[in-house]
Amino acid sequence: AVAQTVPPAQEDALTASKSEIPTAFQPGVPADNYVRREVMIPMRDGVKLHTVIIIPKGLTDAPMILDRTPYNANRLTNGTGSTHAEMLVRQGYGTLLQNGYILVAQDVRGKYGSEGDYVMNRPVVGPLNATGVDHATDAYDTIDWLSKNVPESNGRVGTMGNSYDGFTVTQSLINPHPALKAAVPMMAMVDGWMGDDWFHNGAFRWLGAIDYALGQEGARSGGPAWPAACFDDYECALAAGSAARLGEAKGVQQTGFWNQLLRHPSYDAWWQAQAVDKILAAQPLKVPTLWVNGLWDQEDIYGTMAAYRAVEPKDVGNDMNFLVAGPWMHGGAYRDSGSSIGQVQFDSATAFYFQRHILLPFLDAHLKTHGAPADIAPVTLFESGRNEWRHLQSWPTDVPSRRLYLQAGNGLGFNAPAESTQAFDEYISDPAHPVPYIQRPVRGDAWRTWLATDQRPYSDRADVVTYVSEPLTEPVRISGNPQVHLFAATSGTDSDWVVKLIDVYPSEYWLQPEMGGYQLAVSMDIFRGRYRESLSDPKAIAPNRPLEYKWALPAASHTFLPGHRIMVQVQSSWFPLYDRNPQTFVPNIMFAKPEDYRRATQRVYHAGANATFIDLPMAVDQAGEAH
Ligand code: PG9
Repeated sequence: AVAQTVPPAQEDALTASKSEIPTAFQPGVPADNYVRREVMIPMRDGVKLHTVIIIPKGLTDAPMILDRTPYNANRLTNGTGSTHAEMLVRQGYGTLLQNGYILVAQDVRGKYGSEGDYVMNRPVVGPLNATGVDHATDAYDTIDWLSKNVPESNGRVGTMGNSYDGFTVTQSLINPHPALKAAVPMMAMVDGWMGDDWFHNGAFRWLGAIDYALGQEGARSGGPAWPAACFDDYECALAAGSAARLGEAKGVQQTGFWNQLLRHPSYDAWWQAQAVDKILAAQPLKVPTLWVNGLWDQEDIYGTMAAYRAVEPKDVGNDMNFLVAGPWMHGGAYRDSGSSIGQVQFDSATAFYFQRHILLPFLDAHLKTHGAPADIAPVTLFESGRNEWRHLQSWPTDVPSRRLYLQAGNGLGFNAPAESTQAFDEYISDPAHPVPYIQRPVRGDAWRTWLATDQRPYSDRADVVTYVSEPLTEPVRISGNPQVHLFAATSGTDSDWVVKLIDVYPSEYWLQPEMGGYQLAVSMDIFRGRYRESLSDPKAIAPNRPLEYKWALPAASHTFLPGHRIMVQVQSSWFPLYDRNPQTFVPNIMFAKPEDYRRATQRVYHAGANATFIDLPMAVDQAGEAH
C-alpha cells in the first residue's frame, strides 16, 4: 500500500507540469471482514473440485454451510465485490454469515473451476451411471475434507441450496457423511418430468430447456447466449414448429442433455430411476432436513413437496423432517424480503421471517457446538388470502375434500350439476394461435413472476372456457393438492389440457385499489392428454368422446375470502412456455411435422356422469396449531 501524506502546497503551481496518472497504480488493500480461501478438494476418483470458503474474520468453532453449484462458486461468493462478506452472497446466506456460519461454495464436477465431466443432474451410481461417482459421493468426499481441514470450524457441516443446488443437497442425503448434521433443500429439482423444470405431466417446457441446455452445456464456464431473432419469443417459437427443429436452429443438439430430452418424452425407466423422491424414500432418514417450498415457484414447484412427503413416513418421532412453504417464486426464500410477487402483496416480509425464525433456529440446533433445541413446528405453512403463517404438526394428505363443480352457464359451485340440456362448452384449439401464458411480447425475466400474474387477459378468450362462482359468503380454506377430474373431448387424437384454480378479487378492493377484479391463480397446471392411461406409454385419444383426465395440481395453501369469487379456466395450450400439442397423435411430439399440427374442437363437460370437478383439499385446524 502507498501511504497518504499531506501534498506539499508548492505543487499547486505546478499543476499542469506532470501527468496525474501514477506510473504503476497500486490498489488499496481492502479491509475485508472475512477471509476467502480457494481450494481444490480431491474426490475418490482423483478429480479435484474447486471450492471457495468464506470465513468471517475472528470466527472459531463455527459450523459450515456447503452449497454445491453448477452456477459458478466464485459468482456465488462474490456478487458485488464488497469488503463485507454478507454483501457478496444471496441475502439468506448473508444472514448466516452474520450469525456465525462459514459459507462454502463448490463447483460441481465438470463446471467452472472443477475438474471432471459434467452430466446434467448426474444420476446416482447404478443403472444410469457406471462411473462410480455421483453427487452423493462428491458431497461425502467434500464433507470429509471440510470436517478435517478448516481450523476455524467445529467440523460440522450443513448442506443448503436452491433449485439445482437444492438437488445437490438432496443427493448429500444418500449415504450421508457422519459430519453432515443438517440439510436445507430449497425449491429443489426432484423430478424433471412430473412437475419440475423440463416437463409438467408430459407437456414439454421447451424454451427453458433449450436455453438451459445451452447455458449449462454449451461450455464448461457459462454457455453461449441464446441467439435471439425475435423481440417476442412467442413469434420465433411459433415459426420454428417442433422442439427438435427449434433446438437445431439454436445448435443445442450438440449438447448431451438436449438429446436425452428428445429421446425421453415419456415417463420411462430413465426418468423414474432419477426421481429423487423415490430414491430418498428408499434411504434411511439420518439427517435432519428442512424442505423449503415456494407456493408460486415457476421452476420447481413439484419436487420439494414430493420429496418431503416421500420422506415423512420415516420420521416416526416427527423431529427430523421439516417443511416450510412460503408465498415465493423460485428462490424467493433467500433472495429478498418475500413481501410480494409482482402486484400481489403478502402483508409482511415472509422470507425474512423464514430466515430468522425457522432457518437459523433449525441450523443452530443441529450445527452449532452448543446449539439450543429449535422451537419450530414440523410444518410451517403460509396461508395466502389471509396472509398468515400456520405452524402445524404435519401437512396432512388425508384431509376432507370438497368437490367444486363446473356448472352450466359458466357457473361454478359445490352442488353437483344435474343433467342439463347444455352438457358441455365448446372451443376451438388452434395450434396456429396458441394461448399465451403471459401477455405478449414474451421476453426476458417476465416469466419469473408469471404464476401470480393476472389471469384476466385469458378469461374472455374464445379458446379458453371460464367458470366463476357467486361472491363467497363464507371463507373457503384449502391446504394441499387440488385434484382435477376433467371430463373433456377433442376432435383430434391428442390434446393438452390446462386447468387453473383462481381467486377473483372483489371488483373494488379497498386495501389495494389496483387489485380490483384481479384473477390470482392459486394453483394451475397442464396435462398432456396422451398420458391419460399411462405416463410411460402414451396412447392416441379416441376422438369426440368425453373422457376423464385426472391429475393433481400443485400444492396450495390459501383462503378464498368472503366477497371474493372462485374461478376455473380450461384451455388447451400455454405457449411458448410449453410446446404445442399437434392435436394429432404422433409417436414423439419433439419431432412433429408442420402438417401434424391441426385445429381441434374441444368440449368441456359439466353435467351428470360427466360432470367436471376439482376436488379441493379443505384445511382443518389441528390440535395445538398456532398462528
Ligand atoms: N430450476 C433450475 C434447474 C434445476 C435443476 C436442473 C435444471 C435447472 C435452477 O434454477 O437451478
